[in-house]
Amino acid sequence: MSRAGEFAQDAPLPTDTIQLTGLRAFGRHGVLAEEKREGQDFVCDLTLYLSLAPAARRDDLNLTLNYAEIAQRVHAVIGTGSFDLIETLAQRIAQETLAFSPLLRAVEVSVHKPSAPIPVAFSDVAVRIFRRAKPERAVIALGSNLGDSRALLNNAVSALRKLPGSRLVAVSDWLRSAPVGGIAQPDYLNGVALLDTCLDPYELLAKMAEIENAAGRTREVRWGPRTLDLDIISYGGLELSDPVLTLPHPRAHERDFVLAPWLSLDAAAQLPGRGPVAELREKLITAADTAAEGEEK
Ligand code: A4P
Ligand code: MG
Repeated sequence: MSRAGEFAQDAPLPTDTIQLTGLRAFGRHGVLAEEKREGQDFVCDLTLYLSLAPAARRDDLNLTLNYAEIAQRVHAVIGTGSFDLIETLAQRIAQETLAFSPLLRAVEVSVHKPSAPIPVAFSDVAVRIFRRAKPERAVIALGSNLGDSRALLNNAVSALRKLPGSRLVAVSDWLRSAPVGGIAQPDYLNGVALLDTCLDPYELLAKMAEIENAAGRTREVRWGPRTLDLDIISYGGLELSDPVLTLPHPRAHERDFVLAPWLSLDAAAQLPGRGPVAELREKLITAADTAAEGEEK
């Protein structure tokens, strides 16, 4: 098994599921030439593993999966092409379903072939497979401006390294930055870590909060000084407009203390919905230069 596969197995699965059963579609799958020619009905059952609490909290379809769209996709997969085996069909359905959204962390697919050419009486034959989603690349911004910031950030990295279902890919240097946000406070040390993870994004956010709390993080003033701040800048290509977890982070594109360390790790980095990080940083620097020139006049 690949290394990626090994760490993925440790990720806790979301306990919530969406179940779609008895999805019937006509297809031309089977070993016999006659099955490919005449076709027959196939029936699919799906169990989709994802956190449903965020969508329920806001009653928002954008925070979950649209089961009607998934049903149509599965219908199309069954109706397209011609495989010898229902094993292959089930695998293809799993791949297509998992590609729907990074929110979906695993899927169970059953494919039934109730009219299979079996020369004795039977009521059904089916295969059932379980497949996990591939890990997603999460970009985490770290910041600290209270206490022994360097030690706090290094401890946070050790904690990131131990996260279940995850592999720490790279960590930037710690860069000093002036505080942003209009509150008088000490300078920050900031950096970025790249993490490949099978944790779902909300589970990852919960782990970030645990690591912050272990570092003695308190929340008196928004944007105030802190021992440790861990923000999820992006999670794969996911875009979420949930105040509990907004992705990508809504202020990342205007913060050099995020963009600069991120670029140092990945020159080709992209901020979902906004484009190449290198271009965003260029814009930021040009805007800062223009503002400085304006002040000089
Ligand atoms: N939240 C929503 N989306 C996210 C996300 N993508 N990642 C929610 C993390 N959290 C997210 O965060 C407030 C709430 O944001 C959380 O409950 C979470 O559900 P918080 O960490 O409790 O509070 P905060 O960090 O003060 O708020 P916020 O809005 O995250 O602040 P920012 O924008 O991160 O700014 N200047 C310098 N030089 N360096 C810094 O690191 N940091 C800040 C904090 C201000 N100025 C700074 C720096
Ligand atoms: Mg924060």
